[in-house]
Amino acid sequence: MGISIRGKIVFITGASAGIGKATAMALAAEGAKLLLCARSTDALDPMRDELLAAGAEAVHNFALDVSKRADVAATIAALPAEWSAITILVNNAGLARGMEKLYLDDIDHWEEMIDTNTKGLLYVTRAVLPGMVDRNEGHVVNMGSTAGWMAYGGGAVYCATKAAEKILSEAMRIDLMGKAVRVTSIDPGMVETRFSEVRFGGDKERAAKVYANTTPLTPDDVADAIRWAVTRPAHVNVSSMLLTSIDQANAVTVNRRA
Ligand code: 8X3
Repeated sequence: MGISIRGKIVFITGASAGIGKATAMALAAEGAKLLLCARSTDALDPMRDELLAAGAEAVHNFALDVSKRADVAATIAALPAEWSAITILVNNAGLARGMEKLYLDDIDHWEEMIDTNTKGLLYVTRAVLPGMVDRNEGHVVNMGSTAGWMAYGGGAVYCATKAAEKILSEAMRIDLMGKAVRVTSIDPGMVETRFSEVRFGGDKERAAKVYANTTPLTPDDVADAIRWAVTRPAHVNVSSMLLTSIDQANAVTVNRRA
């Protein structure tokens, strides 16, 4: 029998689209209280009614760029008292920029990926985890990737941020020994979201080619894995879930129909 997360506060970063949004919907159906952030609340606010209709006990949206260290600390410290006891943190905010060889790559792309995927995850975790430890109850779900298990050409820094996420998840589990706080890394392969469009600077045609003639995962598939991980019995820690569609064997091996 799994545990109930009804009425528990679930904080999802990057919740306005893709996997973050699908996770909000999936955990709404479990009756969670959803604390959602994205760089802007423009896309979050219209989700509120749908989330409440899906079963969320309450929804609180706020704007936060997880890569801004001072903003992360101040904004999370200033959450309304009724939203401060976060039980589940889904460190979902992340992105890829470009697909260039390392020796030619745009350093600004590196900064953005490292600042968001690695430092952003750390800043948010540092702000939220002490409360979980004090209450001796919590679960951190970090968004990893097949890219953290295997490098691919043109993905050096993106893959490195996801490899960092994998090691950080492992290290968190070690540092949390003796506490009732779980840490899970969810590691999907190709998921059809705006990920590739963002990666290629809005080039929809190039982004479509990433998923062409293959069946990628959907955001709902990944949200389903997260929902499963966070509702396991309290003594069970799902350390990682490597998740691909049937058309993908690893970060680089993809079945494309002719
Ligand atoms: C996203 C999957 O294949 O673009 O993490 O690296 S991939």
